[in-house]
Amino acid sequence: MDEKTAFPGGRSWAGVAGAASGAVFVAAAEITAFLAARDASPLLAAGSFVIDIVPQWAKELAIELFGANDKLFLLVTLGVGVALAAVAAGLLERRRRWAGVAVFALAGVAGLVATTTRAGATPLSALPPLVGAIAGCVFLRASIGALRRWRTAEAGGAPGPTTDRRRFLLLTTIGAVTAVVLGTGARIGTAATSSVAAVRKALRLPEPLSRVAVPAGAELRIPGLSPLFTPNADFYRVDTALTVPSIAPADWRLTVDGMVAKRVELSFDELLRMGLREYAVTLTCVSNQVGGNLVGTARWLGVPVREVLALAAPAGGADMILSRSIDGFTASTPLEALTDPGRDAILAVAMNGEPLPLEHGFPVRMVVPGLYGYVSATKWLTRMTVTTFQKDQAYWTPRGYSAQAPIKLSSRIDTPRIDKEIAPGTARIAGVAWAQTVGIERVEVQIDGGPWQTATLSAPVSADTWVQWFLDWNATSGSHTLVVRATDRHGRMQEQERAPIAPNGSTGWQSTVVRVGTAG
Ligand SMILES: Nc1nc2c(c(=O)[nH]1)N[C@H]1C(S)=C(S)[C@@H](COP(=O)(O)O)O[C@H]1N2
Ligand SMILES: [Mo]
Repeated sequence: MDEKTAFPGGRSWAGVAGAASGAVFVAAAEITAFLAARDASPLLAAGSFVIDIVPQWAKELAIELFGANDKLFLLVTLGVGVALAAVAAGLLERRRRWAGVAVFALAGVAGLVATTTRAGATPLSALPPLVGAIAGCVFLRASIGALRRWRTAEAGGAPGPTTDRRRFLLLTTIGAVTAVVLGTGARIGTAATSSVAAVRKALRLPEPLSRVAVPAGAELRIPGLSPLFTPNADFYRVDTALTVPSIAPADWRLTVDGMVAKRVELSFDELLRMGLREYAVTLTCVSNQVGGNLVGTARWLGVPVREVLALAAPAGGADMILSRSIDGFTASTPLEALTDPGRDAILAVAMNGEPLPLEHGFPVRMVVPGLYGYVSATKWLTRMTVTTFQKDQAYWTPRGYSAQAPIKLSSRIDTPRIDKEIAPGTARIAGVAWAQTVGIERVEVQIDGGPWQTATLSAPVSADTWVQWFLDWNATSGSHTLVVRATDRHGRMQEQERAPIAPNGSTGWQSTVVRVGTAG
């Protein structure tokens, strides 16, 4: 029988052999990544690649449909795609030698492009896709070869269950099981032993030069009200990173370059030696809808950005800092917001008394009061380039968001909640309000279209920190509409007109409905 043409029967088995070979491909890549290049899993790199190239509407659709599981959805889709391609490779290889191998070789090249073009890639990043593709191809040739011998022998009238049949089944089963077990082990190993987690745990930061002073009455302690400082575990997370970048402090370098008199490179220790101070700052995401929870407050420990910039001496004419993350994300921040001695823009290393959690930018991120996160709060920071808005654009600018974006003052009702009926009688309406860099002057609540009533505010920690507020109300049975609005210390009232989050942040007064039950 001609080796180049299909052999009789065994089509489904060829698909199975293809799937097993695909598993061997992926597992070999994962094991190599675990041993040699932890950041170069071809599948994850391909996922990150997809995140960067899909259009904005597709991203929004994915977030709309899958919420926080959008990245899981992407990974599952990729996994299904890989499995289908592997089955197809098996079928092709059955029909024609090398045809399936060619599919795997192509997948290898795609993986190579994905791992080696990631920011932070090293020459070793090429290894996982290469080793994976070679292992996958070898296994595919072997298993389809075994299948060919079995089917050919059977078609030739060989008696009974042949050794060829047993060989094929054994090879495919052992290959698939080994791949799944070792591949999963390697992936879990890479994720869990990412030694940076251990380094972070052991990290001791020097005593800060100053700490946040929390005045009496800053924390209202009302059930259902957001705490003054958001615990790290509850702090919202927004970024484009499919896997959390891991940078050991010992490997971290910050480069300050561009329009500077002197290019500066800082190590983590050098940064710490500049002296840490603590600041209470409320971070807000441009994607926060009116009443939404993409906002949180933490005590951040860091070094003023202006002190770091001063080392490099920015040139006249520069008006922007393009900050860059290890994963390629960039933010455009007005230079003036970072050099203004009245604004506490910092390179932060700690959050609420512990080193930055990995997902919040370990080891160093930017925190700039008054600017939305996407134009200021770069996590896993590695570079600050002094430049101009004319010359450079940040990640979100060509994706439909403004190059500059101050946080819009806003207020939120935390309790009562729309989905929880309350008992009639005295009820406490409470929430938070923020106007970073200015501070909140007044919060007012309107009940069922009645007069605006002034709420009681917590003692502010600083102008950069949200305040808590509350209003007592005699709740009667039935349904009631509550509306909240805030005014800042410049006398500006929160915008009533609704605006969507794009291009530079939502506006509008939050309105919510409360159901009050009947007495008894
Ligand atoms: N490297 C990196 N930094 C980033 C982002 C990102 O996608 N990548 N997103 C920004 C956005 S949009 C926001 S709102 C804040 C959120 O910070 P958090 O996840 O610590 O709350 O991080 C900013 N820093
Ligand atoms: Mo954001």
